[in-house]
Amino acid sequence: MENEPMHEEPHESSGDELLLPTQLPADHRSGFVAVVGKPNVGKSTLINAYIGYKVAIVSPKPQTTRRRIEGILTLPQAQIVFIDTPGIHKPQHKLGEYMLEVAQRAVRGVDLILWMADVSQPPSEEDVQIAQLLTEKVPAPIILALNKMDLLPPDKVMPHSEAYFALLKADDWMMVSATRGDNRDKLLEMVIARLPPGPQYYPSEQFTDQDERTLVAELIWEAALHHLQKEVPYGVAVVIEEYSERRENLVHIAATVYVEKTTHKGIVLGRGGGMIKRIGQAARREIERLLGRQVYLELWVKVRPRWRKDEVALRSLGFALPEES
Ligand SMILES: Nc1nc2c(ncn2[C@@H]2O[C@H](COP(=O)(O)OP(=O)(O)OP(=O)(O)O)[C@@H](O)[C@H]2O)c(=O)[nH]1
Ligand SMILES: [Mg+2]
Repeated sequence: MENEPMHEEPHESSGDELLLPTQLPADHRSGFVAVVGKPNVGKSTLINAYIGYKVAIVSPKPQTTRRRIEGILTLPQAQIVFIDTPGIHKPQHKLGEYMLEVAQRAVRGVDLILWMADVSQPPSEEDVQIAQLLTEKVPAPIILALNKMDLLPPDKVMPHSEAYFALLKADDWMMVSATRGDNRDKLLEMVIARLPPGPQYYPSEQFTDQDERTLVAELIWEAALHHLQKEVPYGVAVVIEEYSERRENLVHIAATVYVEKTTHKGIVLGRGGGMIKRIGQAARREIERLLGRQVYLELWVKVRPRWRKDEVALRSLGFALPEES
């Protein structure tokens, strides 16, 4: 998707065409940067902060990102394609296996890995396993981003950071706060310095590889994640059924919200339809911000038993891995 219909200009850019190599500065750099780490450490938050738009949804709950998402940052001297990935965790079902595979594939064939950890906490077993995966499987340079430094008590700075350093020999590291902004620019400079000289891979105006429908489905899933408790939101999948501009400035969107159980359908609908209404209102506000147009949003709730455990259902709900070339 391109950033033309959005409200704010995130960064200066020079047009919607790919710039020819002769139009780029001689020292132009570019590359793909996989952002990996355990769930909830702030990967999507950091990427959104760099891009200036919500390319990936964010929530206080773990396992928010379920797909591979590219966030493209075009600067005069560099184009950085950040690959957001699902948090690496022990899969409980086929959806989890899909998410793990997405993350594992993302670290192959990229120019740089940004391994993100939550420095306000000591490393957990998941961090140990991720460090192992990165050590064994990744030829690309690795930058360790120790995020959430705003939550780090002063007496834990040394013990926590040293515990992360002991897990893996990173090429560079930076302590950062994705939300508050501390060291975000320094980390970005560090990333650019590690990228090879190269051309633009995407037109300057493009800020993600996601199309509008996918972004809209994600925003509905985000609203569901915010409003529903415990395991209920994790059984939610959103499919856009209709997407049409009925009148000038009004987009009509109809979506199905799939759940795994009849009891969950009741919860998602809520008393007198109150819950689905709240989810719809929250999602609509975000979608209108994204599209810069008025939106009429229609949500339907349907049960699709055990879809997270069913390969065929996963594919039909958009969780399909492309064939590896
Ligand atoms: N205090 C603080 N909170 C942060 C920071 N970065 C992210 N968060 C919060 O951490 C939570 C998780 O952020 P996400 O960006 O969704 O994390 P993620 O790593 O993409 O998570 P998954 O997609 O589940 O793997 C959200 O509530 C963010 O607001 C930070 O630097 N400081
Ligand atoms: Mg995420």
